[in-house]
Amino acid sequence: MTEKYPDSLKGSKSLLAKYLTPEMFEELKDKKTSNGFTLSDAINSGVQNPDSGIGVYAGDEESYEVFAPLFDKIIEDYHGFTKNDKHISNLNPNDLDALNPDSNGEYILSTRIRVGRNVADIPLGTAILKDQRQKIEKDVSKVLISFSGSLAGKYYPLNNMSEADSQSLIAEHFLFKAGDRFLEAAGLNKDWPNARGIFHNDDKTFLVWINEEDELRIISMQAGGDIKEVFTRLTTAIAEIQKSVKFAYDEHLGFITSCPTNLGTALRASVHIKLPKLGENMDEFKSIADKHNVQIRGIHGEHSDSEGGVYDISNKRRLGVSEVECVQDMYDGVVALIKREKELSL
Ligand code: ADP
Ligand code: DAR
Repeated sequence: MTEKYPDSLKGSKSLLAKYLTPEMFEELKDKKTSNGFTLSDAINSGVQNPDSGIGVYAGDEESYEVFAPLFDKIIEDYHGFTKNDKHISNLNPNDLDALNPDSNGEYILSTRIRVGRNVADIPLGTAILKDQRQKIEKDVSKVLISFSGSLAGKYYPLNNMSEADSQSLIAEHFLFKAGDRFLEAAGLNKDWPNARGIFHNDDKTFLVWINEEDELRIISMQAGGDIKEVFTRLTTAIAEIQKSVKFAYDEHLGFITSCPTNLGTALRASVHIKLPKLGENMDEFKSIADKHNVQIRGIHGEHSDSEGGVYDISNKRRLGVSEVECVQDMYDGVVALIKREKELSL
């Protein structure tokens, strides 16, 4: 248990440092959830990594209540979402207005849409016990390998995966990297790689990560820019899994995740897109991105760089908007970025 206010926060620009005042620290430092998750556990990632953007993780659904003075401020700052707001969910692809914005394939290399999910009534990855994590792997992989048709596929435990196969799947953007220092300090890499793995269908267009940052990451992805087809496959897969797995959900916070940035829809819709001209005009690039609530990232996951003028463009909003609105945000941002890229190329 951390007895005194962490010195490392004094120089940090994280939301944790912004909102955890010494007074709030005194108020919360002796509190813990019924799973024994403490304030020290929740803030360790941001304390060990002062360069965090957020710096805090929940250990269970209860954390969002027990440490509400801190989480509520961070959630309001990041999502613009207050205690009185209610999350709305809409997973109906018919409500998405997204004709392929790049049917000639000049710009969009690939599209990926993922949601995070955690199993109801047990701790999140940050506080889960080894046997609970193993039960998730056993139960969820059993559901997935029972699928037929276009969702049919195989489960590959990381335990039995060769380093070469693991690196190849990571290089092809199908598999998660071993947890970074932020996840490490949050306790999300405990017992790694035990009970971690990846399911994918035969075409590698439907994938499920088990026990990475969230207990499930349900992913639909394919080459090109048919965003609506990717979303339709994702919603079909979520509905199938939900028939057998109860997800942690709260009417205020939506789908419960370990990182507060993923609450709500827990959805990130992204394209890998060639925008070399905008890449030479980053101020304009960022201005268009901000206007459309999209974020610019590198192509090998969080904290990575763009390569060869290819960028990962994805929705920024996840809570207080529906899944359809998240994907619409990304789509509308991509349309605007392609329009500007074409103008700069004349
Ligand atoms: P998440 O949103 O699940 O946190 P990351 O951004 O960490 O995903 O990326 C995980 C992997 O998915 C990385 O290898 C990344 O390159 C890949 N990825 C993300 N978006 C796309 C995309 N649109 N096309 C292909 N691969 C993608
Ligand atoms: N790196 C951590 C997490 C930020 C959000 N990304 C997640 N959850 N993968 C930070 O606090 O910056």
